[in-house]
Amino acid sequence: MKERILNEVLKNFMIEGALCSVSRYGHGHINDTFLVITKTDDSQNKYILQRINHSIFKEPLKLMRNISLVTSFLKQEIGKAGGDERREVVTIIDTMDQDVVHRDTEGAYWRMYLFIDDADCFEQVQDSNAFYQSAVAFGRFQKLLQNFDASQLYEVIPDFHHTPLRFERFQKVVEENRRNRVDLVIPEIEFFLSREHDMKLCRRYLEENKLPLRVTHNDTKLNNVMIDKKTGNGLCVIDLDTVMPGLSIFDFGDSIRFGANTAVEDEKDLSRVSLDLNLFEQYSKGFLEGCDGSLTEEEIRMLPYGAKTMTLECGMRFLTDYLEGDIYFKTARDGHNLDRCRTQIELVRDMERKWDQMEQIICQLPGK
Ligand code: ADP
Ligand code: GN1
Ligand code: MG
Repeated sequence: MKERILNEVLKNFMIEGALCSVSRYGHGHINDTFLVITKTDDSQNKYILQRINHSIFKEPLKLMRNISLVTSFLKQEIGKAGGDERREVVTIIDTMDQDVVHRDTEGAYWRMYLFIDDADCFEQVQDSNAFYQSAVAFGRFQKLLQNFDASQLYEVIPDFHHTPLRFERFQKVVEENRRNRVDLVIPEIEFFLSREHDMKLCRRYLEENKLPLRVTHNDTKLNNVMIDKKTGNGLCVIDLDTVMPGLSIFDFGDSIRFGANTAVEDEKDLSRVSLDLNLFEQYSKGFLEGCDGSLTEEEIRMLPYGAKTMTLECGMRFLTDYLEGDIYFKTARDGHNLDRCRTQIELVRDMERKWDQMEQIICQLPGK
């Protein structure tokens, strides 16, 4: 990133104090994220500055309108419950023109948030309690948005978790084989093609009204929630780009996919990949606690399907991106998306082996 651009961008946000440093931050796969530190006479201030990924988010202004609406609503709800609005919800920092997004001289869109301090954001589960706490936070997030008017939201990425449509696109990309990579991944392609039925199930349930459409987060990775360092509690759900109508079981499932895996998402040694049933149980307990009675019986019963579908979908998305030449997810090495795809395949295989136990854990949850 050019220093000139960063300096120009920073001048356009209402930050307090003199600039001390700007550095790349975090491990998100989508936006360019920076930690900005400033100093006043008696304090240090931290902010998160992000260049919005414009090729993925086609309408940054509408995206930021969604985030403004959602964060304002959450601040009100948290205020009513006596919570801390500056730490439990993301706070947008306005631009000098009192807008929520700045467009730089090269046409890129930028936004800024208050940095949530004294909180951890994990790339992998360190202890099962932190995972349980992340589940409470994601469940609570969904519950807090229960009365939010979804018709106000612009659909940021249409059909984001429409797994059957993603399956169709995957088949098309395989057929086109534009980068000549198909021959390198025949077993992986076969794996997804043979699970077409699984990938269609949850969507069918939604269409048959067996599962309700809610306002969901849609990207519930462990590194999209902050855990309070002092209390160890789930503090704040971040990365609100994909808040849209969706399925509760997919929010549950995406967290399992990322956090209950005994290996990291891009692990090369596949023998390390498995579903940790204890973590699955902890997350399930926390999620139900956070949702606080708002899930239907059918949603609860379908939770394992949410986990399997999200893992299949994400693995298929990584493979699609590999076949298209790595144009969507940020990659740090050759074959990065393929490594990610293979961990997801291995995780699905382990879920299939442990399916009965997963269902039994859900059946025996307290407070169902
Ligand atoms: P991406 O869409 O690329 O995943 P995120 O919004 O998740 O971008 O931000 C990337 C990382 O930056 C997060 O995983 C987290 O570590 C950090 N981060 C983002 N927003 C904040 C915030 N308000 N306070 C503290 N850390 C943050
Ligand atoms: C992306 O933005 P990030 O890194 O939290 C992606 C998710 C994927 C995830 C896989 C907008 O999430 O859908 O599940 O990578 N976000 C978007 O790690 O596509
Ligand atoms: Mg993120």
